[in-house]
Amino acid sequence: TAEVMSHVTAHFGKALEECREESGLSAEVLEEFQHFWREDFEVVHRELGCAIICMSNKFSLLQDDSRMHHVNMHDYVKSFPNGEVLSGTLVELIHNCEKKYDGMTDDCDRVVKVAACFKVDAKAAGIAPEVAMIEAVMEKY
Ligand code: BOM
Repeated sequence: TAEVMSHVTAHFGKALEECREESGLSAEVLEEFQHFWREDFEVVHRELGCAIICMSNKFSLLQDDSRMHHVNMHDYVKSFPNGEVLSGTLVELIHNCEKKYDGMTDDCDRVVKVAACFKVDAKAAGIAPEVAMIEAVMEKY
């Protein structure tokens, strides 16, 4: 659900500042991670892909090939309130997007495509949070 997704985004987003330098993602492109879900934010920058890889690695959510670690992602999402109602759907949506871009060899370029696909599919599935929902739970993490 969008409510659970707001918690996951609030927590995951805390890792952005630790990853800014090595990813090269400027505040002009993305100031706060929750803006990822804004209607007018375009998920297109290679540096965002690099940042998502760096952030995911802080929580062991990726395998060595920079694809999702299914078990760890399941467990991560399940760790949030009501997480078990979202974990299966989230893993399935991300994996479906990974399959579409499997041929891309540059990890940062590929992950930003996967993230853009996930944003579209999460909206369609009704699990995309409003930015205000994320801001309401930010203080918990
Ligand atoms: O193949 C690479 C897998 C990358 C998974 C991350 C894609 C989605 C990242 C953008 C949105 C994040 C919102 C919440 C955290 C989900 C883990």
